[in-house]
Formats: sequence, structure tokens, C-alpha cells
Amino acid sequence: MQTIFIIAILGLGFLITFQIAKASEYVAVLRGLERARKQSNRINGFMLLAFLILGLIGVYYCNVKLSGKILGEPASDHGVLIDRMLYITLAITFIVFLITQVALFWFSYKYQESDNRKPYYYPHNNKLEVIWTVIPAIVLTVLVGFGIFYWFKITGNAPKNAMVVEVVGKQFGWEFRYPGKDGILGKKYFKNISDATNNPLGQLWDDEANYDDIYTTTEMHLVVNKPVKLVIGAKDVIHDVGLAHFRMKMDAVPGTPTTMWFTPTITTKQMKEKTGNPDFVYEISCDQMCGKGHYSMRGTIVVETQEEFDAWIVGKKPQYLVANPDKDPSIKKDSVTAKIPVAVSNAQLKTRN
Ligand SMILES: [Cu+2]
Repeated sequence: MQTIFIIAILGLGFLITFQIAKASEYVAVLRGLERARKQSNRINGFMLLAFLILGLIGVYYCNVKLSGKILGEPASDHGVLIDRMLYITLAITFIVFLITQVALFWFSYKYQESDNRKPYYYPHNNKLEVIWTVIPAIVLTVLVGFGIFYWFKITGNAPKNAMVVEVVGKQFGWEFRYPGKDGILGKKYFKNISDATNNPLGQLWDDEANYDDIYTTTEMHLVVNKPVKLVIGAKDVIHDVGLAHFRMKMDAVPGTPTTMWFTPTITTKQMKEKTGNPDFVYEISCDQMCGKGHYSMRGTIVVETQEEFDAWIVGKKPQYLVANPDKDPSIKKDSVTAKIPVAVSNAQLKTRN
């Protein structure tokens, strides 16, 4: 219904403009070109003023209408800085927008052609040129400077107490790896990637750092107020780790690890209370068009207390033991060997069928 209204209003607007143009043509024939031109100028001047007023009302209306639809409170320390930078940029550009647009349309209306006025020719002024070049240049340099400062901070060295999580993008989903007690992510080799052998990231099992690395998928757990360094990669094409609630994003490139770090400051539970939304979850999206399933690359992030995090990770078995069950002390030797003939007989059954 709304769409039909908008189309109808646009159509009417077009019709009115067309009719005015047509009428001006007839007037031109009847009253002579000179008078017609003056009348057309008046109409144009009035329409420019109307455009300014309606446009500004539209800007205000959109701001009021959409104000609750932005992302809400930033949930990381860097997010606060990035939001501040965004709002400063918006405030500065809004002031410039207001001054230039009002001047543009008001002058067009106010100083339209008149018999009582002669145009004043003012071709050049070096001082003015310098002022309106230097001021924007300084303002833009400051804004870009802030951006570079934050960029180096986010992609620079993480604090010493930071936890490390590896994030790997694939068509179409996210995989995560925690370095375990040693704090070191074990080595990988892309040719070792194999779901059949329970090695989805291609970990090298002869690297001891891999023994305690924990692999999960879809859901990443983080500790509130603890810095986290993400080591980002991809298995097929370029993806992008998009963390809108934390105001962070970084490309996930195959073969070239990228990093960024931040400190989550609000737990998922607190955010549920703050937003009044019991279903609230932090999301990880893919911000790079990566194929036909791009839209479905939604992961979730749980921000929790250290105790909750410890309770979660203690239940996870290192991928080394998942891939090498014979090395798992919690599995009895005979139960492992008993499993193998079952798998073989299932495969044999399949081939027989
Ligand atoms: Cu993707």
C-alpha cells in the first residue's frame, strides 16, 4: 500500500512538473518569451526553496524514524571509540551539509532574476579559496588520523593477558580453535584438512602444541573484560569476520592469517537485560560476498564470565584426541579396537547393497 502511495505521489509530481512546463510553453507563445522566462524563473526559485524545506523535513523524519534501528550500545572497548569517531564524523559532516545546502537553495531563491537588481560579478578571491581548501583539509586529516590510530590499535599487538581464538571461514560457516593450556595454536598444513579423519583445520599431529587445541564450530565463547586476539583465516575463498556488536571486522584470507583484538565488555546475559530481548545473541557474520551460501554464514558468540567459560571449555575434548582415539586415555583400548570392525562391516554392507 505504502509503495503504491509513493509511486502515486511521484507520478503526480511528474505530472505537475510536466504540466507547468507545458503551460510555460503556451504562455511563452501568448505573452512573449521574455515574460515567460521570468515566470519560469520564479517558479523554479520557489520549487528550489520547497525542495530545501521538504528535504530537511525528510532528513529529520528519517532520523527520528530510524533512530532506534541502529546497532545499539557497543559491546567492546574499541567499539566505544569507533562509535565516538563515527558520531564526531557525522556531527561535522552534518554541520557542513546544513550550511552548504541551505546556502545553495536559499541563494537560488533569494537572488533569482529581478528587474530591480543588477548582477554583481565576483570572479575570484584567493583568500576565500585558501580558507575553504585549508579548513576541510585539516578537518579531514584529523578524522583520517583518528581512523589510522584506531586501526593500528585494533590490528596491533594484543595485551599480554589476551586469550587467543582462531577463526576460520569456509563455504559456508565458521570454525574456531582454542589453543588450550599452552596458549599456542599448533601448526597446520592445508593438505591435511580432512573431515573424514576428523581434522577439519588440517592440524599437524606431530606438533605437540596441537595436543590440547580445542576445535568448535558455529559458536564462539569469550570471557567478559578479557582481551581476545582473533587469528583469522579461510579454507577456500576470502570471507570476512564481521562483528557488528563489537564494531569490528577483518578479512579472512586463505593462506594469509590476519589478526585483530578487542575486549568484550558486556556479557550476553547483560545484553539480554539491556535490550529487553531474551533471544539476544552476539553475531558473527560474513561481510564479504563469498558464494551462494554467503547469507547463511551466521555464527554466534557467547560472552560470559571466566567461571562460565571454564565450565564450557572443560567439557571439550582436544581435537587431537578426537582424531586419534587410540591416544585418548579416557577410552579403553579394547573399546577402540571394537569400534573399528563395526565401521568396516558397515562399509562392507554398503558395498554389498
Ligand atoms: Cu563468507
